[in-house]
Amino acid sequence: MTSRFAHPVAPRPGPGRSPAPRGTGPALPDEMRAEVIAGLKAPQKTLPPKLFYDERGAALFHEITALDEYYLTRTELGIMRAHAGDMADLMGAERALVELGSGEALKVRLLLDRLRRPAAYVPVDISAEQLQRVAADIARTYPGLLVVPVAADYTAPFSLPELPPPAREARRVAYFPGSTIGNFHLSEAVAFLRRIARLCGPGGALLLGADLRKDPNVLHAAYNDAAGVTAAFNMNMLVRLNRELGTSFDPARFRHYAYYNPVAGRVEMHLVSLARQTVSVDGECVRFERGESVWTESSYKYAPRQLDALARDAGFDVAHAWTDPREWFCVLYLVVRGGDSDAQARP
Ligand code: AVI
Repeated sequence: MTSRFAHPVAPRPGPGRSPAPRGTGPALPDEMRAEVIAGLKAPQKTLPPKLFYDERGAALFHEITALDEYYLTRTELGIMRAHAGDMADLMGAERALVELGSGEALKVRLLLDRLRRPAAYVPVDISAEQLQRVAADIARTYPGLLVVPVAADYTAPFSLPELPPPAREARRVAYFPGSTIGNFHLSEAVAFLRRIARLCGPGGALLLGADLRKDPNVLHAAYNDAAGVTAAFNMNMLVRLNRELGTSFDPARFRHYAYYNPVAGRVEMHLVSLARQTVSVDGECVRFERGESVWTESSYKYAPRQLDALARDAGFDVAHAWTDPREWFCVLYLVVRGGDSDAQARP
């Protein structure tokens, strides 16, 4: 995802400046490199959250999902277990199910178990290795199901490969769980959902998981767990940049800081400098004042009517919404407006 606060520039050594030293590991992909450098030079320093997910970051995120304080994953799973049958009924028979950011593809199995004669399962993920492994496993578990993995960054425009008939004619239903929509700023979220509406096309739909607004203390705990896993996940960005971009961050001189901003309705994660210091980035010195932060992630929490408005702005109608008994999390079934969908839109 691109950050609203980062202004991508083509990185090039300035006059009299030697090329940036690279780190010891594989180099950061070029598009990310430009975004990172621009973000660190901006007045409010930022780093894009997609930088979290190197191998170590993905493992730490997996640990986060099992933490007592991190209610999101288990609450969404509870909703899926309780209502996957109703969701599959609304979707209808012979659909091509396109999962955005499929990861380990755990929740989608609850849908695949109940979908009537699914035409295809199309997992989309940036991590090609994991994608192949997970796609092979799904194909083994659901014999006869057409599984077409697509290695792509779904946050950037991408197209789906043409499926063989009869899947080619099947209506498309996208699945975007996990409240990852909350990691987009609001204007980015609308633009992203518009692209998904276009991708699904007339008669298409989207099943979307989103975290809801709640007691700020619950939110605070979820992003400040006692075991420090979220802090390690946040700090891992600096370790990755040292390795893949050759920066000189000293993680001991930064601290994880996460808080809920009730005005903006989002949890903000930052890395705060504990001292006045300079860090070498792309052959230049980036200065940090003591207490200055790098903003690494926003995690928006929605009120139900904000989700309705977001869906409508993006060209969807809300056909149904399911929540848990505490109303902490929500799964919405959105149908592409104007398409002749079988599902009735909620008045
Ligand atoms: C992936 N995403 C929905 C997580 C979230 O809650 O915003 C990422 C995360 N950041 C800190 N903990 C988990």
